[in-house]
Amino acid sequence: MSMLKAILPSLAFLRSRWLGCPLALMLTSTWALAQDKRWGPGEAASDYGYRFHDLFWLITILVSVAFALVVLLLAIPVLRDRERPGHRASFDHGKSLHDKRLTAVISIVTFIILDAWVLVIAMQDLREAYWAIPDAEDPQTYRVEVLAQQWAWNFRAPGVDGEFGTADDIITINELVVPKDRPVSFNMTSKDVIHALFLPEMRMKRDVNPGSINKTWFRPITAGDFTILCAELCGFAHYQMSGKLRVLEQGLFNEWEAEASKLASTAFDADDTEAQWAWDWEE
Ligand SMILES: [Cu+2]
Repeated sequence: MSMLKAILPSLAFLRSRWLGCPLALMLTSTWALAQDKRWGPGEAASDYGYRFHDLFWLITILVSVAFALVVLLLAIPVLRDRERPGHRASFDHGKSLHDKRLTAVISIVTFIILDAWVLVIAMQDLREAYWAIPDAEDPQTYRVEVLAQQWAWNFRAPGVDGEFGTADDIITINELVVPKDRPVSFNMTSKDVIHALFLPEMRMKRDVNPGSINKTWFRPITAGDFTILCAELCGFAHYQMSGKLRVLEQGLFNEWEAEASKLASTAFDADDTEAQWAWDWEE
């Protein structure tokens, strides 16, 4: 009770506009977010997307709990030991052996709970999903070569003949069409600076570097239109490097692929050397 009596008068600062303004801002933005149902990163559309979701919320919860604890542990001594009528401020510098031991124990426990726990799960996700690039020999694997440039995405699919660098290669700019439920594997490089292919709904993001071929993959489990973005600030018109990812059911996809491949063969121009940028697939 006496503790509460000591703390209550100091809560008068809640009426201050320095606290009222940010508090009001926080409440209105929370309300606005709730209206739009924009809690967290939204539904994942790839089969490994749930891993990102789980880790995101685990980290958010762990960090929120840690934040609340730290604020509480700071607030208690600040309010309890402060200078006030009839009470002198009391403090120490935390130099005793007991204080040092306590600090060490808290640090180690924090490291184990927060960092090590998250690291173990993250490494497992990388091994089992993000680095488990599907076998290109498997006919189920849909391969795409990506050539990034300031400021557009060039995509190349092998077409119905399954070979890169032939007349029926399907070349698209800022739009990529892929089949649902099949692994989509990427070989990516850049013409100029570092870009990063980012498919937010698929929880896929990978740097695209000039001079090397970077590999990544995902498996879409939802048909529909999704976002393509560049996640690496790559110059003046970086914001324009966006596009559309279309995921089609297998039947629709086959029709689209046959049509696009036929169109590509018709439009193929052997003299247009700019357009001949295919390379041999790298495993
Ligand atoms: Cu870019």
